[in-house]
Amino acid sequence: MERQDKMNLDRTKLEQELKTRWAARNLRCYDEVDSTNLEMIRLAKEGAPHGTLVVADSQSAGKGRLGRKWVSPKGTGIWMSILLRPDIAPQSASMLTLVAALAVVKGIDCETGLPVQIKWPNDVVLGGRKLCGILTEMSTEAGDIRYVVPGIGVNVNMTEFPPEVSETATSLRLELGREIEREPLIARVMEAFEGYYEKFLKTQDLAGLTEEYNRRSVNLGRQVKVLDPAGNFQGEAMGIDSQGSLLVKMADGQVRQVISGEVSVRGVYGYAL
Ligand code: BT5
Repeated sequence: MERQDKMNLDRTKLEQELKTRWAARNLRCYDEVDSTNLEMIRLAKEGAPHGTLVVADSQSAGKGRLGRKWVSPKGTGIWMSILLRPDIAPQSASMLTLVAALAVVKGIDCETGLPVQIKWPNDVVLGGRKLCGILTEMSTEAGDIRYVVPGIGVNVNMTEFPPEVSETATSLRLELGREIEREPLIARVMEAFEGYYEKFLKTQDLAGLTEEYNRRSVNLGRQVKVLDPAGNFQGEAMGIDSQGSLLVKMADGQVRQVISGEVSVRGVYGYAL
């Protein structure tokens, strides 16, 4: 019984931890949903306000990008989605994935001190393994954003993974050797998100965040292979620009701008690096 209590997210504790002004102030906690992104999209259509947070203890149909699956076992991870209603151009919305990645890294750093890093554009990694993934979905109407939903999945307390991800995934518990409370971590990520989001809104790009993002990037200064439908290429990652594109320097010195969503980046050495 005690074990069961521990596994359920404690809503009251989360509310006590949260020091945000608007992020997660409208909070929805669930035992299980299909996907927190899907649930948030349903709520968004019913008029849920900017800053609403959906958190679930488990997801029966957790989603990755491009129809991929996100492994979301019960009680061991943070599966959450935040609702944003920014007054920005739709083409700027993909940058919010990078804003969310930065918030996850800061939150984990605050709570654990682990040297987690960002693998451009949407993964948070540690020791070459994936600790967190982010899926941002958007709806527009007549050229305006109706809502943007960044969904964040963080592996917190799992001690094992199903075979399909066991070679590439890790959790905070596996890295630290102890359990981590999810509620304070969610609160730290939301606090960081609120600050970074407001910075983002000022310029409607990542100008105020590139330096920090690049400092936290696992790719910076490393050889990456860009899997581009128009032809793969390889080069040195120079960091992101203010639009969130990854700048890759080719052997001939030419710098190519890699736009997220169109390509996939692989480390030349190992999965994440
Ligand atoms: C992502 O996609 O990394 C985005 C994942 C977003 C998950 C969150 S959870 C809350 C919210 N609700 C949702 O339904 N989704 C969001 P992608 O870059 O396509 O990576 C997916 C790949 O990561 C899979 O194909 C697996 O190889 C791997 N993977 C799946 N589950 C994993 C896990 N728990 N930990 C690490 N890797 C995983």
